[in-house]
Order: sequence, then structure tokens, then C-alpha cells
Amino acid sequence: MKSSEILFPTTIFTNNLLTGEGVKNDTRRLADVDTIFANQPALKEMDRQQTIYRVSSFLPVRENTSGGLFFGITTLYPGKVGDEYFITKGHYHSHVDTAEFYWGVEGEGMLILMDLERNVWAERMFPGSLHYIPGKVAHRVANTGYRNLVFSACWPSDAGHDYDSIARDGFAKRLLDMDGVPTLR
Ligand code: S6P
Ligand code: ZN
Repeated sequence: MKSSEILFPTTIFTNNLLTGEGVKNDTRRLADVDTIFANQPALKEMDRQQTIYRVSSFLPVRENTSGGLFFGITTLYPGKVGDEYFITKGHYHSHVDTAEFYWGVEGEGMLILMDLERNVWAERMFPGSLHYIPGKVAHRVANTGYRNLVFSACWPSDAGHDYDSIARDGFAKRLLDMDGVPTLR
């Protein structure tokens, strides 16, 4: 019975990291995500052990619970493989109808979106930018700046992640640095 009790939260969110109950931290190194980049010769010259991004997630309920929510914060480091900005792997949701919110916290970047017909577009990310990602839309983020890009996310606990479709078919367009201008090609 929690009636009349005043509780301290079990999970704390400071310095863009989560600590406490239900927290999961993941690190993605270049070696973990190298196949997502187009310029494989450029990649061979790079330190494959360098971290590309970190994800801190608060999973207060079991994966696949209907009606629950998950929360995450991602730090994507600046850098490029050839002309292509560092990006997250990207995914559709396994329950393809489920939506998600992303919002910009620090730095600048681009949210790259692709629908099931493989139309690709992007939204600029900056501190305070808010992005509603509808169901049936794959999503990945690029860091187009010179410092860390930090963004948060909130998604349904029964969304799941379909990484395989993106690993197999990729996004139909890549975000490239064309003379200093981020361009979808
Ligand atoms: C989860 C949410 C984010 C991403 C994170 C890394 O649904 O979209 O927390 O997991 O930004 O991206 P990815 O594509 O490697 O999962
Ligand atoms: Zn998602």
C-alpha cells in the first residue's frame, strides 16, 4: 500500500546518464556498426574500437509489456566515415504501428526517417527540438556537428526493434557532408 507515502524515485537522470533501478547501458563501437557505412575503404583506416554512441535506457517494465513506456538517452559522438556522418544503426519497430518521441538535448544533428515505401526525409535536431516518429517509419540519427549530439527518446514497451530490415536493405538515402552542407543522397 503506497497510500500517503512520499517516495524518492528509484531512478535518477543526471549528466545525460541514468542510474538506479531498471537501467541498461549500451556502448556501440565502430566495430559493432561498421556495416552501416558506405565507405568501407575509409573505415579500414579508422580505429574500430572507438565508441560511436552510448545509450542509457530506463526499462521499468518487461520488454513487450503492453501499455508501458521506455525512456532512453543517447550520446552520439561527432565524426565521419569518409563523407558520411556518424549515425545510429536505425530501426523500424517490430510492432510496426508503434510511434516514438525523440527530442534534442545537446549538439546538432539530423533525424533521418524512412517510410515503408522507402521515401527518406530528415528533421533537424538541436536542443529543444521535438520529433514525433509515427508508426511504420524507420528512424536513425546523424551527428552533423563538432561536439556530442545528445537526444532522448520515449517509446512503448511493446514496440520492439527490427534492426534486421535496416541491416539487410539499409536506408534508401545517406546523409553526407557535401562541402560542409548535410545532404541526403
Ligand atoms: C529506442 C530508441 C533509442 C535508440 C538509440 C540507438 O527505441 O529509438 O533509444 O535505441 O538512439 O539507436 P539504435 O537504432 O541503434 O537503436
Ligand atoms: Zn525506435
